This record gives sequence, structure tokens and C-alpha cells, in this order.
Amino acid sequence: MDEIRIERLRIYAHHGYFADEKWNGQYFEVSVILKLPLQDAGVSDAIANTVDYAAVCEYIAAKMTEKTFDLIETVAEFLADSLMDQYEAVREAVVEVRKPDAPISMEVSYVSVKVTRQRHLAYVAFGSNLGDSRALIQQAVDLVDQDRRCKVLEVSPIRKSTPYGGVEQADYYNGVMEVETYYEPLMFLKCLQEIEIKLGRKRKVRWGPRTMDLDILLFDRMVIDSKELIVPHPDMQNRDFVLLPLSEIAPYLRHPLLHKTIGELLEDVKESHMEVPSEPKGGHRASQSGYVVDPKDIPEEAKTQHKGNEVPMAGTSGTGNPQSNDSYVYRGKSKNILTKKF
Ligand code: A4P
Ligand code: MG
Repeated sequence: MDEIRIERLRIYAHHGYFADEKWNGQYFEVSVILKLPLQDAGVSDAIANTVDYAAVCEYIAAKMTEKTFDLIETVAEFLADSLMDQYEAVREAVVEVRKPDAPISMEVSYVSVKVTRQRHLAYVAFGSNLGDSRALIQQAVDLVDQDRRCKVLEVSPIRKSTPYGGVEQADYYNGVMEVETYYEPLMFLKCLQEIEIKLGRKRKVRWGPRTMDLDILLFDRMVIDSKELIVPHPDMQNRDFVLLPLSEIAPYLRHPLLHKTIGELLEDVKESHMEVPSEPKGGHRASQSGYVVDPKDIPEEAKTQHKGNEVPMAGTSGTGNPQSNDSYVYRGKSKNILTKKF
């Protein structure tokens, strides 16, 4: 991808583990690579179509002196976070913080830390069958969106499903959200697990009842096979309560290992746990009957944010456009349209 580079910007700041580093300060050198599409700027010769590098330098200088950190790791992370937040067009930021005068009693040119942060697209399944599930799902989506490193882009319709996995328990409420994040996969998992705990999750019975389960289904097209994290989710292809909502927000997605689209995987599922909406033709879409949405709970503004013509709801007579996409564009960062939506 195209990139803008800033090399060794010298800034006097007060970071360091030792008290005199914090007190006296020292020079740091910051180098940054911002990766973003630049063809439009190149063709148009318009600064509005790029990132102004002079403004970036000033922004970095302001951030370097805004706070005091012990570690240059934290300085680099803070700068990367700040740049990703400030410049939406930037897909990837590489930030290197050098300390030429690090307190080391040997001759050394500099010590440095370099971090690379990039925007990823993740799909997260949520499920709840304990407590006030609808409110808990609302909170889970909001908490993900409120994390500075995450932005919820879209939320599928949420429906009831019968329990899967052989444990006798109450019905679930399930759905899927699309999240842009610049967490790396394990840190994203950690973020989701903290939200599960915040929402009262206790791990007792495997596949047993829970206030909130947040599972990573897909993370870009990555394949991860570690002790803590398996992506794509190893059982997603067997779960209609995951594939149906996922097919409604990302029908074009192709499973990176099974090489089938989500719609094709849904057609292959053997067990049925979620009521499949009555289908006009082709692809799965939300029907009125499957929705857990109470029409009274939907504010007018939420209806106008809806991508289709009408918000599909439980108990209505099916007057919506049958071809409409029934998912929601989540406006959490700018506007909380999900409030009372489910
Ligand atoms: N882990 C590995 N890969 C992932 C991933 N892609 N996403 C690890 C999230 N976590 C992942 O999960 C156990 C460990 O899996 C984590 O520590 C993480 O490091 P857990 O949530 O602590 O425990 P669990 O309940 O044993 O497993 P899991 O996978 O969350 O449960 P399931 O498989 O999702 O089953 N029926 C219906 N209708 N709807 C449901 O939502 N959910 C379950 C739970 C059972 N039946 C259901 C539903
Ligand atoms: Mg889980």
C-alpha cells in the first residue's frame, strides 16, 4: 500500500522509568509510516485527499508532551492509537520511538521500540441465555464500540435459538456483529473476555448457560491455531444460529479454510436451532417471525437509520421490502441508535 514517511522527528519530552528522566526530560526521535491509499491525492493534487504531513508532525509533538510514560513501548502504543483515531484514512501505522540518550552505562547509538498497528475486520458472534439477554446484548455491543480500538460497523438481527451442544438449558438470543479493530487477534480476544466478565459471565459448564458469550468467528482472512485462540471459529460451520445472522451482514464472505461462502455453509448445516425466516428466493434474510424485536421498543430515529425500507419486527404482517437487507448499520461512535432497539 502507498505510504507517507516521517523520519526521526526530534521532540523533547519527559518519558522514562527513572525519576530524573521524568524530571529533566530528554530528546526522543519519532519515525512514522502511515499506510493509506494515495492515488486519489496523486491524481487530483488536492491536499484534502491525503494526510497533511506537517499537521501529523505537530500532532505527534503534542501527543509526546501530553502525558508521561515509564516505557517507550507505551509511548509508541499511545502514538499509534492516537494516529489511528485521528486519521481515519490510515489503514496501518508503523511507529518507532528512539531514545538516543537512554540511561545505559555503555556506548549505544539509541534504543528504540517499533510497533505496527493496522485496521482489521472481525466478525463476532454473541449469545446469551441468562439474565436480561436483550439488555445484555445491547450492553455488549456498546462496550465493544466504546473501546477506542474498536468500531462496531454493523449488527445483525437478533433472534432466539434452541440450545446447541446437548446441555439442557434455556433458549439463547444470538446474533453477529461486524467490528473494525486495530487490536491484534489475542488482544481482541482479551478485550471481548473482559466484556464477558463485566457482563457477569462465569465459566462453569462447558457449553452451559451464560449471560454473555462473545466468540471471534473471523478475523480478516487469518488462520490462527493457538492454545488461546482458533480462527476461523472451529465450530461455526455447524451452527445455524451463527451462520444465519452472519449471512445477513456479510453474505459475500468466504470461509478461508472451507472456501465456501457463508450462505453456502448455511445450506449445508445439519441441525436447525434458529428459525429460518420465510424466504422470498435466494439468500437468507430476516423474516418478521424470527425477530425478537418488540415494535414498541424501536425509536423512530432507529427506523430511519435502517438500511432497508422497514425495520422487520416480531408480530408484524410482513409489509417490508422482501429484498431489503435487515441488518443495522451501527452508529454507536457517533450516535447510539441501538438503544432500546432489540
Ligand atoms: N477460544 C479459542 N478460540 C476462540 C474464538 N475464536 N473465540 C478459547 C473466542 N474464544 C476462543 O471459551 C473457552 C476458550 O476458548 C476461551 O478461553 C478462549 O481462549 P469460553 O467462552 O470460556 O467457554 P466455553 O463455553 O466452553 O466455550 P465456547 O466456545 O464459548 O462455547 P460455545 O462453543 O460457543 O458454546 N446454543 C445456542 N443456541 N446458542 C449459543 O450461543 N452457545 C453455546 C456455547 C452452547 N450452545 C448454544 C450457544
Ligand atoms: Mg466463548
